[in-house]
Amino acid sequence: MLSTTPPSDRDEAARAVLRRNDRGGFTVPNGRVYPFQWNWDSAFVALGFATFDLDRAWRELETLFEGQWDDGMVPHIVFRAPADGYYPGPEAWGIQRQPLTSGISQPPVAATAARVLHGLSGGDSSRIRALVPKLFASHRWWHETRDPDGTGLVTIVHPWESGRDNSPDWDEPLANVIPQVDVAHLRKDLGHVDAAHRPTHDFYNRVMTLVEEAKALDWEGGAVARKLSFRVCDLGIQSILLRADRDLLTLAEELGFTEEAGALRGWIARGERAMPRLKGPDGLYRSLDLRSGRLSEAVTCAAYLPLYARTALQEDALALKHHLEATRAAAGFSVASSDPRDRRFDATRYWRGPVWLMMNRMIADGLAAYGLTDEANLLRRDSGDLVRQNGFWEYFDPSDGTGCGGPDFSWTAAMWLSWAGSEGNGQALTTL
Ligand code: 9WN
Repeated sequence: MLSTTPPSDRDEAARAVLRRNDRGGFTVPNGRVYPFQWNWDSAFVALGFATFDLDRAWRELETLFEGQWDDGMVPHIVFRAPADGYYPGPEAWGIQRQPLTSGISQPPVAATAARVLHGLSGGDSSRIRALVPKLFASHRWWHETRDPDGTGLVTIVHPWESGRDNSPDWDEPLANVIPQVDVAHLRKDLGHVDAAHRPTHDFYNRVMTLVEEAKALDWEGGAVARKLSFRVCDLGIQSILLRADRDLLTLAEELGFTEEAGALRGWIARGERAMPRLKGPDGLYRSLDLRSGRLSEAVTCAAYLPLYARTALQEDALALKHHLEATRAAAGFSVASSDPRDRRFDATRYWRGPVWLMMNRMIADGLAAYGLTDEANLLRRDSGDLVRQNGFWEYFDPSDGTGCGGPDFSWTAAMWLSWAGSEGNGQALTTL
């Protein structure tokens, strides 16, 4: 049933979620479930703040980059202040630097968000100028440290790097990780969230084994990229990176970062040339297990992201339009994070079925860029309806829209403010 909250109150409620989750310059995704700063969450959150407090939006990106490592990596978590209630906390990663961080990264949305903020900043380019070298260092880390043989396909070494943590895309590659630890008793997520919405103990044992492997290599970037027993080209990161490369290139050209612009052009060309390796026999894109050389069997929500990257062909867009129609007919709300007709689909379990609003926004951006405006509008409407009917949940059951995971979630509120909820605030990511 549609809730009766008037639209302006809902905008105010979304701003209140961001303010409540603001810990002073950085935002936690949700105070109870995730009490630290997360990488791609902050990029999306910056877009939400930008609708009412541009200075605070810049701050979100700046504090994220305070966690950047010397080799350019931007960690997936910055443990800015001690907090209980989350596992694995700083001690589990064993990394000695300040601020404390995790040892892996996450989808590089930051340059795209920075470009949006810059577009809203009038003539003042001081903050973007300070950020461009840091963004560039993080892109270089992906293209060099995480593509040591220069193949054009970047490597993730941990499912959490994808941000789509327990996607069916990782089932096969994770099956080759032999669990060496048993961390079930350390988990804290199950104290906050229904166990049916979260990954299994077996998943946690495997992914924490990967953390132990990296610790044994002293977190040395080159060794981690070559030696961990999970090495996958995630279609999501590959696409989000190529898109962010283009946004960073536009910024570099405008601001006179000539050398950086040259390197970005080279990485983009190399990445584009490699994209066909990710295409399955049915014409849909997938992630690639770099150890076995096998494409994922699953077609997940990442399949649409080559549109967002602008690397897809027009024929790919048509195939994705048909795929969207078929999955929507099976699921209700779009975009389900994995295909509802697939045996691995699970409507409420995290990345194995539920709808996520920030994925919808990137997918809608891509659909619109390929002329699929009806489909793009449909995703915006579905996203808006999910919030209108249920609130700012972390993710939603695609069959009936029930909110799952944590409530009052920062990136859902941010996507409402900047895209799904208000025509007026809509920041066109489609600026390419
Ligand atoms: C691990 C914070 C993060 C998101 C991820 C989402 C979830 C963490 C977890 O929460 O992952 O990084 O403990 O489950 O999958 O995309 O960034 O919102």
